[in-house]
Amino acid sequence: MSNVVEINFDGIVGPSHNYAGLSLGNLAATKNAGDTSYPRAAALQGVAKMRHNMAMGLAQGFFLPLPRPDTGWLEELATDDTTDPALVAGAWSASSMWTANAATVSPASDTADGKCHLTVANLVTMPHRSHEWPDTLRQLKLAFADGDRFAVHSAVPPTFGDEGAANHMRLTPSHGEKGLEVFVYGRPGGRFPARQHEQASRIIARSHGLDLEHTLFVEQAPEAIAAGAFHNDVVAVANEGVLFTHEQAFADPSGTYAAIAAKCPGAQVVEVPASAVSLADAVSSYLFNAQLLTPPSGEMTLVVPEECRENGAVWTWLQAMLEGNGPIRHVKVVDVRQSMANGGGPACLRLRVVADPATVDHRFMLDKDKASLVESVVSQYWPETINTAQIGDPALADTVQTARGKLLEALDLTELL
Ligand code: SUG
Repeated sequence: MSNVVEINFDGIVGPSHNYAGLSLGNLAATKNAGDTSYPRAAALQGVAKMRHNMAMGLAQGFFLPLPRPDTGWLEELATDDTTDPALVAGAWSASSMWTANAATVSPASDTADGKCHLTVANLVTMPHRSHEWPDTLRQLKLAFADGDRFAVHSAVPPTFGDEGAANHMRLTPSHGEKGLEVFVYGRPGGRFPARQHEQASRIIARSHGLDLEHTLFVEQAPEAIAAGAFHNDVVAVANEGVLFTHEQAFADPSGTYAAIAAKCPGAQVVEVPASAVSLADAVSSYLFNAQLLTPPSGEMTLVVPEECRENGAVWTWLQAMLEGNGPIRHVKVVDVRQSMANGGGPACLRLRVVADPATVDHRFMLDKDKASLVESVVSQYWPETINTAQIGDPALADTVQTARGKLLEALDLTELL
């Protein structure tokens, strides 16, 4: 019997996790540039979050860190002693941990051929992320190899920037039913780069065989991007019949809500007004970069980072929300501080795939025992700290490569070596 559910695939934080300050427009990453990172703690925080969500009865998968440093990319760039250190750091980035940027996913119930479609994101706007996709694609092709159920697409042409599910939302009465897919794009010309190109979203919608009656293309508010919402998932998140959004997320909020109401009757919008939580507070706390989840109990739960509890305006608003009789019934807090310091919250760390877990390569699915295995490899092999002056060091490169190799061996995924 088919058991179609939402599976969250979290990126295991790679052993080269560092703070090189590579992402213009990502305020946390820029602010923490040059700080010492804690890759071991970062990866353990990520596994703890996965355990937390599994304990709610939810299906959990994972993706592996990509090979770093990416020596092939450095060769392509003809690097030598004169090379900008930011490019070298780009080859070391552990940014694939943010799997919301791995791909855009359209569940089988939304597509013309009845398969779940995934398009790997080209991530071309940021050089350090632009070389993720070929290795991510290899992983997607392995995890979703069942061609009767999944169609895995290569990246859209690089002239159109695509950042994957971070700019894509889905509204539906329940995960397995046909949904309204909402693509959110930015317009260039503002203070910071607009990473998601409208045409990239439209290409994906066409190649996934989406029904245009059940698809929306929405412009992100330029002021949100200027305030540090480099992806839409920094200011909005959807789950089943609920859109949880900041008042200033979209260029035309009321038009967007009306279009959603017309195309997905019954959908509820939980809008947080700027008077209660400013864009600046939303961006620094990552209130909307929460995981909005439906556990088996059916009580919708918002999984927020610790930083939300530390922000008075945000925490006050959340308490008031819980006291009201809204659709979001619980708020849970997780510690993903190492990822947060690079601008990646709970929602950045996961890619949602609606499918029967039995149809996914079981090696990418997590249970408690496998979580313990990952924790033991991380504890033994992940560097405890990295400071940015160490980036490029051959001994550290060796440590990072060995650590990843040990994880792949432990998980029986050495074909990704
Ligand atoms: O692309 N940070 C990532 C954070 C991605 C968050 N993802 C979502 N919002 N879905 C980014 O900006 C930091 C890189 C550095 O400076 O080392 C970085 O890439």
